[in-house]
Amino acid sequence: MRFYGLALLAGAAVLSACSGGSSNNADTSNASTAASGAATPATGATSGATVAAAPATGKTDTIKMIGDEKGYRFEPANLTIKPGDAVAFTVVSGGPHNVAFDPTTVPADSKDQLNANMQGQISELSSPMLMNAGETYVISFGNIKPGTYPFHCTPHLAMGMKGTITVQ
Ligand SMILES: [Cu+2]
Repeated sequence: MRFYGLALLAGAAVLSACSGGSSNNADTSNASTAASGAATPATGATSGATVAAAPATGKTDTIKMIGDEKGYRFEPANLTIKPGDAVAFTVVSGGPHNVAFDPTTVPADSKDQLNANMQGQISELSSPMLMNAGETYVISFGNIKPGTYPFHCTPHLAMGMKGTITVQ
């Protein structure tokens, strides 16, 4: 018992010595080294997150959001557009609806841009809820690369409310 007690005391003495001024400086430089190391991948993520919204330069197509006795759906569910076009999602009935792209299926090279082009998101690549008939949410496909962009309505995904935008 006595031996362990002495060992603890010795340990405490070493600890208090370590918390002296010079080792504090060492800790600080270590911490800043670690922080700058961590900042390297974060910089990449930040540059992606700071992509500026690209306004539409082409035409605007409309996709209706409908919920009625025939079910929940987008009309048209499949739409082909050109880069720079915009798509206006308009509630006709059966809201709330929204427009959400699955981050895992959106072409990786356009994900950051699509995120930037979606205003007021509730989460990554998800539009806010549109509650009432006539409400419209416009997504610019400015600077979006050709590819296939599947989307769905979060509240009605289980009821098959989904579609695909193809950028030519
Ligand atoms: Cu819906």
